[in-house]
Amino acid sequence: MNADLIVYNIGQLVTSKELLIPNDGESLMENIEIIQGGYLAVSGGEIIGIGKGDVPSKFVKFTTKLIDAEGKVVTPGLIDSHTHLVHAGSRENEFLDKIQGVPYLEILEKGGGILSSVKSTQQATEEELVFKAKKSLKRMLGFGVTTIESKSGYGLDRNTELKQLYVNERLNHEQEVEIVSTFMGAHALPKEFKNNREGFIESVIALLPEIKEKKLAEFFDVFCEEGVFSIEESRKMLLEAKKNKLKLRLHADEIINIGGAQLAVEVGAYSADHLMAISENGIKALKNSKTIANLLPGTSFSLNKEYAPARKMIDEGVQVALSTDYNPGSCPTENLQLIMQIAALKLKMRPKEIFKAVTINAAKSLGKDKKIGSLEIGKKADFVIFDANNIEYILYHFGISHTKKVFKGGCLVFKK
Ligand code: IZC
Ligand code: ZN
Repeated sequence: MNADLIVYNIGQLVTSKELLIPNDGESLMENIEIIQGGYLAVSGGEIIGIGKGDVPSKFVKFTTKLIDAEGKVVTPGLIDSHTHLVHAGSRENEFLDKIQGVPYLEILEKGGGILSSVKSTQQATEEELVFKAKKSLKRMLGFGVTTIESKSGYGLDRNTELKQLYVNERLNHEQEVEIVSTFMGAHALPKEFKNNREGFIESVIALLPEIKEKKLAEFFDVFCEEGVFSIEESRKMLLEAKKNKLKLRLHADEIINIGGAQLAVEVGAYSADHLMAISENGIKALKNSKTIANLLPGTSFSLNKEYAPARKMIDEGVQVALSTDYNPGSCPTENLQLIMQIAALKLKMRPKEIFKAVTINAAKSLGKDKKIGSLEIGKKADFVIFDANNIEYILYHFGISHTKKVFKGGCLVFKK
């Protein structure tokens, strides 16, 4: 079959295809294929050929576009599987308090934090939200990110939650980064409901059928945390969301351990996110499940808190993804490459583990691994050419973007 596009002279081709068993001495999370010296052939936006050595002549026709990778690294398009992309305003007014050690939940209790972003988002027009989100998406694309998850949760009322989800829908049509939409109506308890928690929870549940029917979200998420939503409250909402055929993910054990990881496994969530305070039992539960541990070390870095025990989790057999948690409070950055670099330096994750975490495992956490997350025949031609000779270099030289070119569905969408 002829190709529309061929990338040749690839130095390191990280396919992220999972090997049945890892190489000797490597962890279960290092079981991804890396081809030294290879090519990639694309037709109609899909991968039709991939392999080692020179390009087989059967792929080449007159009109095939040829791209010389100049011996550099090529990987699947990176996937950021946890963001709070759509919001208005910013929270630099809390920044000094934050760096002086005022706890995140204390700022929230005083009506700041999430509730301050809620206020700005309620007041913003759909147009304003789209404009701001597009600016961030452009940055993300520049870091090699071709798919993200994007949560609502800065509305906490029907109209604003729906407005955020409509923005997700519009963004999917109006720019290149693919958006997976999550309804997170239970992100915080609005002040008006201080004495009526049950009433608020019922209002979140009441929105589920409409969101499903209008196809505004694929996932449902809750901020399950001491002082926010308890295990029982979270379970109730998650099970209702499941009844409404939404897939689940969960903010779990971010600040205090209350058994969030176990709850995520119990309800069959695709991911349990954060896990800085995960317990031994939480690790055990994840290990024996399909739930991906979605780690967000940029948040630990930004809040100056401890990091999730990634090394222990991986060594015990837990499958990990890495994401930015991009949001205006606890992690205001769109830079997934920086998160990968922090994962190397602070989580002691190894290069192959990190690339697995932001490709095929991130795709699994979004239920999209049949289409994206690895470079295999039949999958979507989302890939990145890095200005680096090997994956170690991308992690070692930190704080910058190594992206050279980004392709989405076989089309060039970013070029340095
Ligand atoms: O706006 O602070 N953790 N939700 C739960 C967040 C962080 C986002 C925020
Ligand atoms: Zn979050």
